[in-house]
Amino acid sequence: SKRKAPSDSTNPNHDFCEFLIELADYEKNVSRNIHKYNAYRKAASALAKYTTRIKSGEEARKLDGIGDKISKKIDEFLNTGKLKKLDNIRSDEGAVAIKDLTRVSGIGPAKAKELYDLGITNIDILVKNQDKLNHHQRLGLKYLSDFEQKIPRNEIIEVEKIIKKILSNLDSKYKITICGSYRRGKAFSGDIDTLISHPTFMSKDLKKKNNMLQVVVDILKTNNLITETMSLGDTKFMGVCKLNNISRRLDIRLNPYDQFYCAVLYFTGSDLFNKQMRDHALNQGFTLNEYTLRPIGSTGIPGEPVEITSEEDIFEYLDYPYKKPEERNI
Ligand code: DCP
Ligand code: MG
Ligand code: MN
Repeated sequence: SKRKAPSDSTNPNHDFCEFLIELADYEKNVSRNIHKYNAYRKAASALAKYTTRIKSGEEARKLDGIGDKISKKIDEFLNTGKLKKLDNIRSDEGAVAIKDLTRVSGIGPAKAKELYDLGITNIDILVKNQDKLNHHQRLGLKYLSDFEQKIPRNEIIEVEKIIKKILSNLDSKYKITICGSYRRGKAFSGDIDTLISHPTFMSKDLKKKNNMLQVVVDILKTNNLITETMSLGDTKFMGVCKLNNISRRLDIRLNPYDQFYCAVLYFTGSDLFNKQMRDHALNQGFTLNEYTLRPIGSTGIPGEPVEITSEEDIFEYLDYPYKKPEERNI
């Protein structure tokens, strides 16, 4: 989901983290500069880990991920209590509109800009112009207020039990793992990320058409857990489920049984953790994705996937100290 809780207020540098995350969101949604987005997120993550109050930009610059520009912003914030750049962003009509429109699931930065250029500057105007939206985006708008409410851990535990019960009745060999922020131990999540695999669905089957996910979605609908489909492919479902009275975003991925550990690592995240781990893999001469870990030969072409039998294996191959899911919240 889009809304990231600002850093914990018990973190002595949370105010710096908050302005860095606001700048990061601006770069992602308005400027569409993913490199600057990553740089701000990395800086916020470095400051969130730091256990004492930063007293100067110079002190901050010693941290990995904080360079000249961000250390100057920290000085400006310490000296004036604000940032000129943020004041400008907050009073820029286009930036404000795009920030509002990207609250809707399915509306990304490019779509938001397109809508803004049509004169659609906020959610209220968007409600009257739904002909400009696709199916996913209309559902995102319909359930906007529900989707902006975080999902308590207990509710995800209930949904997990229900999915496991329904699918084990269908076939005892389904393997179901709730990933995302839930697996990282968060008390609240933006959505429910469900990884499904089954021993008859292997990597060699990825090329062929299959209806396993369709069957899973149908039965979860029949049992009144899934209420809406936003999109459904052979391996990826995006939709809505409802347990009590609030509709929740549900993502399901069907990944090959023989590639379970790369899938679980990827789908557990965080996105920034994945990025750092993939960068580290490249430095070690490997390419890592949600399916495989492959060595990159002298030709630059990835070789055959290495054999992996646990998440720990992946870290070991990369000579990266193992991080439990709860330690991947960066
Ligand atoms: N993911 C990724 N890169 C992305 C999007 C997702 O690597 N651009 C991976 C890591 C995420 C996981 O997929 O942790 C699930 O994506 P979510 O968007 O559901 O993110 P989270 O579950 O981490 O957070 P939230 O509580 O907001 O859903
Ligand atoms: Mg999630
Ligand atoms: Mn998700």
